[in-house]
Amino acid sequence: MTAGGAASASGAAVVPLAEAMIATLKSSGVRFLFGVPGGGSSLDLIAAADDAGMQFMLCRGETAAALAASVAGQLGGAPGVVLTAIGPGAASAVNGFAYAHLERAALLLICDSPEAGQHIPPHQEFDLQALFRPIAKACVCLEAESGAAQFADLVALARRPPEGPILVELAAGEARRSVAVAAANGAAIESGERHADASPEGARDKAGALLARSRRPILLIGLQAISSDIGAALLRLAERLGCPVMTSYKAKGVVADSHRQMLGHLTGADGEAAAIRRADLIIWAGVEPVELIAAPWRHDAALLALSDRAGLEYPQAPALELIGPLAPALEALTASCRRSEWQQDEISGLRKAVKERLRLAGGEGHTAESVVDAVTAAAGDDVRFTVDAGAHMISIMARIQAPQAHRVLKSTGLSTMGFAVPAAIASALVEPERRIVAFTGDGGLMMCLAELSTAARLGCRLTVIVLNDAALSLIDLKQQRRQHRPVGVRYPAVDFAAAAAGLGCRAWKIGLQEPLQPALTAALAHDGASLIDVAVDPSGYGDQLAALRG
Ligand SMILES: Cc1ncc(C[n+]2csc(CCOP(=O)(O)OP(=O)(O)O)c2C)c(N)n1
Ligand SMILES: [Mg+2]
Repeated sequence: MTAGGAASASGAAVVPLAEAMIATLKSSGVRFLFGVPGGGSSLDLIAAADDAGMQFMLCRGETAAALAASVAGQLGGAPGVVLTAIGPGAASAVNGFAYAHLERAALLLICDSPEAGQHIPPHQEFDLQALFRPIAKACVCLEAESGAAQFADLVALARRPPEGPILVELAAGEARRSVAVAAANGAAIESGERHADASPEGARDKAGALLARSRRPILLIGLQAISSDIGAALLRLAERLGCPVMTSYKAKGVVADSHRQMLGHLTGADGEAAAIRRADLIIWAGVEPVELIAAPWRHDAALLALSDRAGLEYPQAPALELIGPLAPALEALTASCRRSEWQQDEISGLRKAVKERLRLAGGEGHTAESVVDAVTAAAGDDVRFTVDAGAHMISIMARIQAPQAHRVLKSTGLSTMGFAVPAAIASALVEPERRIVAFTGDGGLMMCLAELSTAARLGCRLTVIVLNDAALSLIDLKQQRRQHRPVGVRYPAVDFAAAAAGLGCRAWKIGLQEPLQPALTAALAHDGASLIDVAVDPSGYGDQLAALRG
């Protein structure tokens, strides 16, 4: 609580609700608020945050603000917070809110709300809760009387697994009303509260027995592994079994990509199916089904599922499900298991085959593959990458070698375009010393172009690499496959370097056959926001996509 708060008769501090809410956020570890303010309670919250030494990061659009807030929360271990105006401001944040819903980010969207009794005329008003409810953990209109305690509960709710987004409507009049607050009640999650062990008695023994009967298990790792921080436990199990390992895109790096047992990424597509088909048991370690593309599950091997939450819609009924904390379940399996019958030669062969299948045939000049190889060679070991959605993504995810979780950030459950730049901004704020490279297609960048000015204004040390093929190539390919005419997927190339320069970034435009290296060297040395617009040849995408997805 701030020093300025008066005291009530009971000795509790008396402060405006906005101040109490900011105190709760601060004690929960929140450092930044993102958003586009409206003229109501968001102004009170921004003022209270400023007084409390927390920074409000103005973004140019609410979708990007909600994405940035979600990612800042995921990286910083605290909830993300986004402030918006009434009606159109909140509605404009829906896609970022959906990211938090599908990709397990604790997020609080606090939007302005009309004052009680002032609904006529209903200018800019509609039922926001009805809009958000299907993808929200809760939708609440805060009132001063109960607001401080209720808000602390909401912060805790957002963080409780499965982490997710909450809509908080707040009128300026309520935000300014004084409330008595007992103590700065940081909405910390008790360790026992995070995951309760809900497996039936003896389930771990049964899991051990299932694993003991398997001669060729495979370990599939998903996004739950990141919040549970169980990379080391997974590695112990994998090495004890000597079995192949795959991570989802979201869990990339949880076991290092360079590890000799790593086969590549689990996406649900054809590319990896041959390898999984050789297994007689699938150990499903914290994969959220939403991480897989919508394709038929092609495997018959029994599924031993480990999940930190109940209610997952698995692609195949598990032979056994262990629900609860992942770490002790993994330790128990590791203690009781023995080496599998997999031979390293076979695993190495599968790894090579998966990699070869994802190669992008070169056309004339730059391709997504040649660009990502050049960038990773030039970038230091510590650089973090963010990746957008589109055809370019396949090569980029396949070629970057992540040694740790969170080295590469990508939207997977939602797979939204317009993610890479806001995520890079969030990373640059949370870890300013770490340089960021954001890979995006031209279509994805168009959806968040204005945020280049946010990056420039905030001095983010990030470099945006636009793989410019003047097309929505992924959709172009799908259109071609369905033998439709090319309508609505191609357009004249945009000069992103000129646009970025106008928005305050250092920028370079590289033609299809022009050298990339000098611009890359200069951009990676620049102490601020930069962009390289590189023309790429998309002609290899069709075969690559066919090899990956059938
Ligand atoms: C917000 C959003 N809108 C639409 C889509 C569907 N979609 C997926 S990839 C894609 C095209 C991406 O184009 P671009 O960014 O240029 O990348 P490219 O495929 O050309 O490499 C579209 C429209 C999406 N995933 N997210
Ligand atoms: Mg494109």
